[in-house]
Amino acid sequence: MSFLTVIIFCATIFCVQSVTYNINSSTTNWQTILSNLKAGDIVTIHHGTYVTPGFFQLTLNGTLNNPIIIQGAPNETRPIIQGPVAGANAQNVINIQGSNFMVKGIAFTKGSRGVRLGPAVTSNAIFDNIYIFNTTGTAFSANDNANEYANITLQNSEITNTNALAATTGECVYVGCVSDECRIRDSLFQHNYCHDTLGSVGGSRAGFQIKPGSYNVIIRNNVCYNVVGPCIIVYDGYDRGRNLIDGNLAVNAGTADIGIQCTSGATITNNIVINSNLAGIGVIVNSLYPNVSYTRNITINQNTVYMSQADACLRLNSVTNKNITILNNVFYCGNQPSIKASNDLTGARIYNNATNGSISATGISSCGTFAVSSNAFLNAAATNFYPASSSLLINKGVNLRYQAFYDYNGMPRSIVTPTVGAYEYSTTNNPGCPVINNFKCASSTASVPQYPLTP
Ligand SMILES: *[C@@H]1O[C@H](CO)[C@@H](O)[C@H](O)[C@H]1NC(C)=O
Ligand SMILES: *[C@@H]1O[C@H](CO)[C@@H](O)[C@H](O)[C@H]1NC(C)=O
Ligand SMILES: *[C@@H]1O[C@H](CO)[C@@H](O)[C@H](O)[C@H]1NC(C)=O
Ligand SMILES: *[C@@H]1O[C@H](CO)[C@@H](O)[C@H](O)[C@H]1NC(C)=O
Ligand SMILES: *[C@@H]1O[C@H](CO)[C@@H](O)[C@H](O)[C@H]1NC(C)=O
Ligand SMILES: *[C@@H]1O[C@H](CO)[C@@H](O)[C@H](O)[C@H]1NC(C)=O
Ligand SMILES: *[C@@H]1O[C@H](CO)[C@@H](O)[C@H](O)[C@H]1NC(C)=O
Ligand SMILES: *[C@@H]1O[C@H](CO)[C@@H](O)[C@H](O)[C@H]1NC(C)=O
Ligand SMILES: *[C@@H]1O[C@H](CO)[C@@H](O)[C@H](O)[C@H]1NC(C)=O
Ligand SMILES: CC(=O)N[C@H]1CO[C@H](CO)[C@@H](O)[C@@H]1O
Repeated sequence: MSFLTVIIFCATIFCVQSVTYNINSSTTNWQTILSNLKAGDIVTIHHGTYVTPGFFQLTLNGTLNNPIIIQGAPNETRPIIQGPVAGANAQNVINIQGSNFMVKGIAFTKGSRGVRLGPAVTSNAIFDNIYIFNTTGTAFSANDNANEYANITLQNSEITNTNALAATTGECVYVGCVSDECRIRDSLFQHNYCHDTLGSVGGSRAGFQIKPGSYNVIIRNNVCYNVVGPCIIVYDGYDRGRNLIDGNLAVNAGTADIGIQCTSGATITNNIVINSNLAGIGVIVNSLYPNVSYTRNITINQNTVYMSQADACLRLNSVTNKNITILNNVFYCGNQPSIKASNDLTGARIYNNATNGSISATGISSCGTFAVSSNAFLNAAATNFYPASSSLLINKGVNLRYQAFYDYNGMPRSIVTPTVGAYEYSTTNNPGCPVINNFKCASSTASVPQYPLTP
């Protein structure tokens, strides 16, 4: 080993001085501690309420091998970081920028936005088990112009009442910018619970909003309940890589909008969407990449959509068969159309979809759909959409190359004849998580499917 190598080895391994800090409610300099963290530092914040003076910017410069960790004390109620005031002129509770850090087990409240990533570009960050409540605006955002946010994870986190103090768009999550002016990529939003944001007005008022040009973003195993706008909305991925929407549950979301909405570059699998106001799932021409200006690269496979208040289970606007596949879904809409399309669908790949309700679209081949009654489900009235033992859904799917290999519960699917809808039939009763208004599988710590997904 050369002398130079030894020095570099020392520099990378031994010369990082990690410090462990404990913050409690009598720690007066807690903001100074948080503002001066170095790579490898770990801060434990004990239960209590920590009020900021207003503007509070953190820069966390961790390294891949020595991330910075800020965590609530294990086994204590989460500490609360609170903006001093609320309402229209409040500051965000906290702005965080940097890379290679983790924020875990902390609550944020009041202020304007909850957590804003920025204003500088931010990457390799994990937010785990956080709780953002009673803010004046969007709970979690990453939308400063010209930034490309990469490798951001938000998981096991609860967000609620994002317009407690003034009527705002109040998204649970808003990442990326309009017209690709900033974007997020290679990121993960999983097992979060976004609920009761009914005060949202203006904008899209969404649960999880991933703006145009963002790509390789996975949004999985989240639950939305009582959200005005779409539970999940993605726009055009600019053909950089698809965004994946898998295994989510949307109940009463949007109460005035679509349940899950995309424009281009999206794979939508294994989701359950109940009682949206407009379409359960919608492909809507919205913010297309100007150079191509058409909708493309969408797969909608193995979803269960149950009822729409005012439109259809599946709404296709200006879909003209640019690599669009729709198969193995249940579109159960009763008195509303199961499928409604503004364009003729001749040539689009539409197979094996179970429908209840009229079809308001032309060009779907006769083998594209088959009708089912409510007895296809174990107990639709009790929101149990697992297939009944005699269900017409069982073994009625097809395996194309966009096969989802697992179901809503993470159970393996038949490769040859999967069950149509979000659940694969394997036993007489649902072996997985019921549909409830809570985190998927009932708690932030419940284990949920973690399988790899292919776009
Ligand atoms: C709170 O932290 C301070 C240091 O900031 C320490 O001196 C004190 O003992 C701690 N109190 C408790 C109850 O842990
Ligand atoms: C973080 O890194 C940036 C860029 O190197 C530097 O300007 C800033 O002072 C650093 N901040 C902290 C708190 O380490
Ligand atoms: C937290 O509680 C769990 C279960 O009671 C226990 O196993 C664990 O050791 C506790 N952790 C700490 C840091 O006290
Ligand atoms: C993404 O970020 C996490 C957490 O900081 C890190 O462990 C992981 O190595 C990063 N991945 C890449 C590809 O940089
Ligand atoms: C949050 O807001 C709700 C509704 O406005 C209110 O009932 C609740 O008490 C608030 N919680 C806290 C801790 O302020
Ligand atoms: C997209 O269109 C703009 C303006 O017409 C052009 O400058 C740019 O090179 C185009 N990008 C690609 C990838 O074709
Ligand atoms: C998207 O579709 C276009 C043609 O419709 C194709 O050229 C392109 O490769 C596709 N991209 C992805 C990521 O599938
Ligand atoms: C269609 O999309 C799939 C999946 O992204 C991709 O592999 C394929 O190249 C696309 N085909 C066309 C014709 O665009
Ligand atoms: C839709 O389901 C209802 C309730 O089970 C049933 O009465 C009706 O016949 C079904 N409609 C179609 C077109 O299958
Ligand atoms: C091409 C195709 O997918 N055909 C299937 C459509 O759905 C019916 C009912 O499940 C099947 O019998 C067809 O094989």
